[in-house]
Amino acid sequence: MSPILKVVVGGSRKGGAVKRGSLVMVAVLALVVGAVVGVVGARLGGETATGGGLADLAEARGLDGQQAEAALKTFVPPGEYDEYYMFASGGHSGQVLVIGVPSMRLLKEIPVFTPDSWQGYGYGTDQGNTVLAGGSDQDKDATELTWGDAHHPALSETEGDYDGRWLYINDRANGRIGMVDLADFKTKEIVDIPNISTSHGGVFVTPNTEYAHISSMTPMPFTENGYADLSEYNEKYRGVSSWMAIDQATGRFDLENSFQIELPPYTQDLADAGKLTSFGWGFINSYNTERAVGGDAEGGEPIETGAIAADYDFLHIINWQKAAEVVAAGDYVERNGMKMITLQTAIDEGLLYLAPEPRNPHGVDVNPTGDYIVVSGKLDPNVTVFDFEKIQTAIQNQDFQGTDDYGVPILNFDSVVAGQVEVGVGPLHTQFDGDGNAYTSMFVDSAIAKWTLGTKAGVSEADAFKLVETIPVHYNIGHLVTAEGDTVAPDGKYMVALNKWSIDRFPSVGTLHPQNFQLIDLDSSPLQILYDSPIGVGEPHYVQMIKTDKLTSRLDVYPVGTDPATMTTSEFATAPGEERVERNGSVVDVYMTALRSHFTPDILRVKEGDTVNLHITNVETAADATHGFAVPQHNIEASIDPGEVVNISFKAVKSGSFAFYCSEFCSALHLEMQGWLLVEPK
Ligand code: K7E
Ligand code: CUA
Repeated sequence: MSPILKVVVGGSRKGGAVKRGSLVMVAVLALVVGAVVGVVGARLGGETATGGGLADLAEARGLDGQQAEAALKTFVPPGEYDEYYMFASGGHSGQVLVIGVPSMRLLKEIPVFTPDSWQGYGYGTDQGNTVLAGGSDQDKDATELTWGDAHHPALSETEGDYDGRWLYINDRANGRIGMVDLADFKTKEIVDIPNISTSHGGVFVTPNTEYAHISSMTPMPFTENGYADLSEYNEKYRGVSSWMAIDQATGRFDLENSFQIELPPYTQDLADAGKLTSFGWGFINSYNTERAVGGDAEGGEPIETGAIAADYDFLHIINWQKAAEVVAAGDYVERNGMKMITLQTAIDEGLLYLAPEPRNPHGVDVNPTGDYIVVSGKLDPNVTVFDFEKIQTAIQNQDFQGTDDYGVPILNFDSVVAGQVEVGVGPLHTQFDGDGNAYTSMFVDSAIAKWTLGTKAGVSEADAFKLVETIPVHYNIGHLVTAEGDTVAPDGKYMVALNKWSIDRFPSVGTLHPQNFQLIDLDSSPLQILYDSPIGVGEPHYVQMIKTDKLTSRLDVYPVGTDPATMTTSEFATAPGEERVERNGSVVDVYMTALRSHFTPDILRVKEGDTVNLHITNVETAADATHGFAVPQHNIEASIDPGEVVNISFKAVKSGSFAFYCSEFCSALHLEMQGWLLVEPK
């Protein structure tokens, strides 16, 4: 049997490929069955388009059996869809990347924290400008922020399962959170979280998207003017856990019902929501509980030295359901417009506990049943698994080893740990399948460890907490994701390794290398890498993977006249025949339509110094019939999707004749879709 035949025979047991239902696979499998019953030497797949069989083709391309198998497992035929969407943070790009799995094709970049000209986000339109401006401090002296370091996306959930409604993502650099509506894949809101300067991985939604959580990373001074010398770090600096209430109709942040909990000045890092068994609780990692502040040029040591002195840091265990009750009872202070539970109240009310966790942890991940909380100490070769039930018992029995310097009770490590598994060097993040397995990324080892959870995850006593296998990845993996891996019911099936380095994996594109997303087949044993996908946009951190058919609210076109900011009919919607120009003193309002292949009106006559308000309705009802609107020398560029209304306001400060045009290739006469902005000199 040729190598490819062997592989496909093996692969045919695994169902997943068959379910994809591609004709190629069916044809291949039919032939394989033929081969198995003794048609030895049959040409796999019969004739290919270029003549010969698949085995010949694989041989001609120099593919071994496993590589040919990987090609068959990842290929999505032209016109067919991927099974999953992967929503990836875009890192420094400030955006979210939408990637299809298993093809790994980039489907879209959703602009969140950074302007995007294709989508007219931040180039003169009301919608984008308002969203972006909402994320900057409104103080007139404040710097306007035009980038973000997008890190951790969180898909909305219902009963612990992705529901395909909304996506939240934080800005590591500026302590902000954005909300994307998955109806139209557009950012609707950015909130600059009060009392937080930076935020890293403390982002998750609670199981019914009651809250989107975001915590601080580096503590900040809780002082009037926001300043305190580092010599007062222990006394004046504080961390914050924020519970941003979500409006269930719109997915937007409801500040009135949101609250924060003051935390000790540790560096709060990754976080995750409890689910099922642990519903109502949240978990936040921390490092630098040593509270090193640096000073290596002032006779001190660098933060990296001071921050690794202790063997343990603290897992923060937070009862958010009870915290919400405490806020409802009025037991909070107001800080910069946010309701905040003080650290003392959190201690007194039993809202916050600590558990020692080995050393400089990075990821904390709650398993699908909610029973186990997995932490990885970057400087510890073990993953440590906490047992929620044991945590509860320890809290009830006041089984504390003492308190920290701020009076927060510290649970006894041995009382709350279910098990530890030695996985390798530099463990970071953990994901899950539905079969009681966990997968932990190891940055230093450039590998993923597959290991088993305990009996509460359905694993037998004998098999619990054991290393199963390790698969090398290329190179320096950060996060990883499994299909629907953060839900109560992960699909398994696919895993993606988000590798920070790609060194020699792709043709050189200069000194700054792309990252490498590696697709791994979770149904193969041993685990098999299927595909390398270069990511040349920012540095993605976390991703989540959702079944494409879960995005049921997705729109292909807007009902004509829709304002995407409100998702309702715009007061400026203009029907064909109702186009007009209204002048009020020096303010000119233009009610315009766009339809293949003209704008109406197509000549705009204004005077130097006028304020011009354009209201453009794309009256198209066909999917993909998007028009653009670009004005030379004005930094104006809009994307007007079918049915959408955009508003563009500008001051005509410069006299001249400006030929505006449709910037989206919409039709055969797209180039003719242009007009004039005539600004008559004073
Ligand atoms: Cu890169 Cu979650 Cu920001 Cu780990 S984080 S790698
Ligand atoms: Cu409309 Cu091009």
